[in-house]
Amino acid sequence: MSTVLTDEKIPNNVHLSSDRRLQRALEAWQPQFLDWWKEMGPVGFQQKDVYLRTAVSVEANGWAHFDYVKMPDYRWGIFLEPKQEGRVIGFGDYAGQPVWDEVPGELRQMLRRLIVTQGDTEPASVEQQRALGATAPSLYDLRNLFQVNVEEGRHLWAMVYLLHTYFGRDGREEAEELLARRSGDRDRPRILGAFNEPTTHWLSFFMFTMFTDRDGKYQLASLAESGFDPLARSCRFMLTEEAHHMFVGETGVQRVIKRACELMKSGGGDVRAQGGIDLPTIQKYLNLWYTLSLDLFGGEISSNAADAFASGLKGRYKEDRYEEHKVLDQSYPMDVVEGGQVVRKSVAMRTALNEVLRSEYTRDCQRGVDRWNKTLADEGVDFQMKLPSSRFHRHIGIYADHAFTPAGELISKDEWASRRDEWLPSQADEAYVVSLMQPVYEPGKMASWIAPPAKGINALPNEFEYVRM
Ligand code: BYC
Ligand code: FE
Ligand code: FE
Repeated sequence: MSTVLTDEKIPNNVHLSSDRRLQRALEAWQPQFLDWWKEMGPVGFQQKDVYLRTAVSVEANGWAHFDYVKMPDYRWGIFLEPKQEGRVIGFGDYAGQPVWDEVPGELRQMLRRLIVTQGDTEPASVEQQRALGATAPSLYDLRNLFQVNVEEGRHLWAMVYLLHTYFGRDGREEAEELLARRSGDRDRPRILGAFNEPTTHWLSFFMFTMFTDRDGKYQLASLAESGFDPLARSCRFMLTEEAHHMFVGETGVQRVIKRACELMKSGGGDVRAQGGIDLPTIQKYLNLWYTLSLDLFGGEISSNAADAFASGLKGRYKEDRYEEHKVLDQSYPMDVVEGGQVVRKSVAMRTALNEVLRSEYTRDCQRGVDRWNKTLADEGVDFQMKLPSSRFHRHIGIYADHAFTPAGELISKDEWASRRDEWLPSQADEAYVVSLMQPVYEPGKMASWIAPPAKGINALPNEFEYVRM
């Protein structure tokens, strides 16, 4: 195992050339991937030079190499974190046993399902974002969009490598399916809910990278604990790229908030009249994307989650922090709906692990929202952004069949229907935000509804030509 990428058709640090069958299989998939990228990847800009970060090794200083690249020439490849000798399974029924380098037969189906579900989200997000280049608020943002897109493409490669290497013919078929499903398609949609929602404008893009990519962080972190070592090592490297995606989201929303504050203090204070996005509208998009992302953690009470943990395939977030790794006798307090009321019940901890992860995620989201609120306070504006209750606007799990306010109170479905537009973007809000989306392609210039970034990429100035037009 080397940390340096070999300069082959498919860059990799897994000695791909030593396994001719695998190499041939992946080299057969590669043109299909490129066809998919051309058909479903970013619309336009494919022949433009984009200032991108490319991994050239998995060492700390090697995965952040910056240069101009045309997107179809991006070096998508296979990078696993180096193997740790002597690593043992960290949790579940097999805790303490050596990790697996091959798929245990009895776990094959569950493992394949986890890898396929993870892999499916990556091209889905590229599809959702494919039209955004036409309305980029600046070249800086345009470049960030494409950086996220090419890396999500690479995350697909990471899962396809596992499918091809460890799952034989089924794996190759699944890898083809990953290129055949389409976000939002009625007949062959992507697997998970949020990945079929349209990302029609940049406010949704920033909310998506803030909240939905953050689900990615938590799911990848729990798969990084996996007893199936190749999965753990793939996910560890993917996590290094994820931080930038969430940075794009958090700072993107922060800049929209900052701009709204500036406009509130000028020209009579009407943000919309001055071409900005007002704070209540930003809050509605927060409510939407945060709750769509909560659904991605699965049901609150889940035997699938219990099985994945028991079998050592999917751990908790940073399993090391826990003292006890079997979790057999513990329980978890859960608010469930019974007889028209919310009541607290105790459920077996292993079945509550989706909820445990979701709670960690919520705390992480809250830290980001706190930073937005710091911006609001610094601007002297009396408004606070707020995460809605995890019961609000849910489509998966124990709250899905009930209606709740953002504060978490159970209400009738009629009341929900009549008040929905107070809490989530209305058609008019959506039309308004879409109407603002006019491209700005002049270096250093920003659209009316967003403040400039605090600093450029790779210590370059905002005026840098991040995409050569
Ligand atoms: N939509 O036991 P349950 C990322 C299904 S994001 C539709 O409650 P379980 C990225 C479920 O499949 C990270 N269906 O939950 C971000 C099951 O169906 P079947 C992606 C859903 O099984 C931005 C049934 O409901 N990675 O990387 O524990 C850009 C009962 O399920 C949904 C992963 O998700 C939903 N939201 O599933 C780019 C990691 N939720 O089998 C990339 C891999 C549940 O009864 N996946 N269902 O037909 C998993 O670990 C798990 O599959 C889940 C939870 C986290 C999704
Ligand atoms: Fe990803
Ligand atoms: Fe991501």
